[in-house]
Amino acid sequence: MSKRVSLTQYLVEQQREHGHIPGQLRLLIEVVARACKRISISVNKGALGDVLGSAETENVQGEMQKKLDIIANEVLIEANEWGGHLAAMASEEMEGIYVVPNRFPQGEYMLLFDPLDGSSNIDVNVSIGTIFSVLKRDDSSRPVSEADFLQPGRQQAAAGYCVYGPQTTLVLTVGDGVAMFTLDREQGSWVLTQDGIQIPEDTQEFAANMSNLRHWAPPMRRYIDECLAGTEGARGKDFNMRWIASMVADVHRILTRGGVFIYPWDKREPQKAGKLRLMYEANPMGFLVEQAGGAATNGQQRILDIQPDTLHQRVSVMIGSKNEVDRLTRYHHEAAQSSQL
Ligand code: P6P
Repeated sequence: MSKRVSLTQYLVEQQREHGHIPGQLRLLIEVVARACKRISISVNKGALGDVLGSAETENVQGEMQKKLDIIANEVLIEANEWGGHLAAMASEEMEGIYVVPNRFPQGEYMLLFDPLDGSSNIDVNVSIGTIFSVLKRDDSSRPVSEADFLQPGRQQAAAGYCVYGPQTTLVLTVGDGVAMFTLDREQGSWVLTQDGIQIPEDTQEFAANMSNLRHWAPPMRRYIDECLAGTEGARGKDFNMRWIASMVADVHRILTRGGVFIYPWDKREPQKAGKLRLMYEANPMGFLVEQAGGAATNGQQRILDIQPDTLHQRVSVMIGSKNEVDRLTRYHHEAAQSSQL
């Protein structure tokens, strides 16, 4: 059996060889990974633990919270607040930022997360996951505030997710490629199972919620119609479709075998840019996918270049195999130009 490389060894060797994982960042990543182990234990209990079903509360997004949403959020807060590596945290499940309490030292990093993405799948035993993003404070001379979080995604120090599926898998980037770790439940340790992940630039597989077809803008309709036309159509090839309704699971498939994931703006709520959130869904996934040779745009611009206005702002998401995302973005640019003529 080839020598097993643990998460800690991977991070130490990355620091030794590339020098971009300072001690506080390594500690942060290891603490988040440990928290994901704890979350996976709760997720795996299912009906045997008091973890399924609704918590009968709403989150800041006005969405009903599942019990596991709250459990995962609390696990991440409790695991990260005492270590001295963070100044504050932000979560899909909390309206404002969570400043590290005065009884603990503050660090230079800020952690953002969707503690349990895809939670509508919890009660039906379909893969769900935790998504996280790490930013660094620009100015530690004054108290940390929400404004410190409003940095474009290209400034992330690290990003990753943990998918709770048939395997529990942690996928991580610190800006030097993408590595995948599988949880060895017998040892309780993360084992490096893939490094230098690369997404094929072309694909014949798209992920979109087709029930929204009639609500999409023309360039999105154009792209999907061409995929559905198959070999007789403009693309000259057939496409397959997948939709798990869990971004972590869909993006994990794309990192594993290619594809494109699309959750675009639609006219149901035209004032909203999209359904997914920029800071703790699109930005971390965009960082990972770009690091694996893919692309991520909102139809108009690179997601990682978007200057955030608010913590929970939403964004249209087109992410995955580079040539497909480039084509989708081109269609949106052509539509914008023709509407201006
Ligand atoms: P729909 C899960 O709630 C989520 O935020 C993403 O993980 C997922 O891709 C999307 O929403 C699913 O949305 O409208 O298809 O249920």
